[in-house]
Amino acid sequence: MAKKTQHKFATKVIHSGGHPDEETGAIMPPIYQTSTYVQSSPGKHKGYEYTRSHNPTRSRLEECLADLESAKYALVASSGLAIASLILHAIPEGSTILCGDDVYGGTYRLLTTVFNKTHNVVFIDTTDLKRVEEKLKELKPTLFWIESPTNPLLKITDIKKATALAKKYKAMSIVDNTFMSSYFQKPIELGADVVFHSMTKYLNGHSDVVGGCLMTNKKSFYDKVWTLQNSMGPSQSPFDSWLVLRGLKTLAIRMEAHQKNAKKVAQYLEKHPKVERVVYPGLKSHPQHRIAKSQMSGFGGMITFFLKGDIKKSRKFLEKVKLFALAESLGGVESLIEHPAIMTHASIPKTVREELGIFDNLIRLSVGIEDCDDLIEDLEKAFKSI
Ligand code: P1T
Repeated sequence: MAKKTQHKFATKVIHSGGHPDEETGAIMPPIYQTSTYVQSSPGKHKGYEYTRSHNPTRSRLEECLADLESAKYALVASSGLAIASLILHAIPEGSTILCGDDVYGGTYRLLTTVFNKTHNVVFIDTTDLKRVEEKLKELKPTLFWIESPTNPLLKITDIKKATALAKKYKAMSIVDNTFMSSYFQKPIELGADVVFHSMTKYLNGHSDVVGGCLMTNKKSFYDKVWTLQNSMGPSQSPFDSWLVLRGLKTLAIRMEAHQKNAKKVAQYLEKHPKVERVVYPGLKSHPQHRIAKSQMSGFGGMITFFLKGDIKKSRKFLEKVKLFALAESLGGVESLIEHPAIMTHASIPKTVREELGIFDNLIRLSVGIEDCDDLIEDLEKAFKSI
């Protein structure tokens, strides 16, 4: 069980899970780059037997992550989808999973090509709470999976109300908090049973690690996923855990900088004659702006916009930006741009994508922390070329 501290967030990211190395006084945690640990007698050890099961560097990261979301337990794995798989393996076969309809393409693929063989998977617009209640009542799902804001449409679900409904109908609620990071949104405090992150994104923040984590107060669930991790083996390497611990230290200031730039870019795009529509939770025009304001302490660095034009224009625009790198992923210090229909959400069938509103003129930005004038100039040059 991780130690909960009373510190403020910016202190927690730097100090939680951190204490000077007992042997040397080193202020930074050592990277315990070891696969195994010496025992004094069979079964007599210092709490560590084998790195797939436990590793001191990973333990420190887990302690810090738990504290960030006021949770007792955290588990780290080798990717966001590895954590998602452990969660899905932890619920009984034959269970129903009620899942948000606009989720990361990889989560959709995991649910529709792997876990659909053992579970009944139903997608729903989780922003529509009336419909959510109807489905919870009708299907009695074991798991209610919410992504908020969603990837890539940035739809916002009222987490307090949605998780209260899940509780009423005895479903375990899980919130994918990747887009906001623990800095801007704390789903456990809003009522979620489990929080899930792709650490590849904001938590690490430097586009040099793939990783995932979950946080929860439910000991029995944590024990189950830990046992699965130990049995199935998707543990994160000590070095990657160390990199995330290092990246986390600047999470608070990075998120503020992402948000500051994203707000300016969203306002610029909203006025642009070549843009059809901009989606950013911080804009008054966002359909759930009021909910975003009430449950998030900021609006993050992700923007989705629809270009006026077709796939050819989108392609040209994406080829012309220079500072925004055309790449999948998000949440790093550098700005990224991508085309969900061709890239991150290609595994969702076109008809489903278009029903959701993921059209060929939809472009997603992960606004980095560079000088914002340079970012806007880069976009302006690309607009001029189309
Ligand atoms: O890539 P991985 O660390 O396995 O995490 C998967 C994942 C889970 N949840 C959300 C909301 C995500 O955005 C992701 C990964 N997303 C991308 C790679 C992307 O470009 O959208």
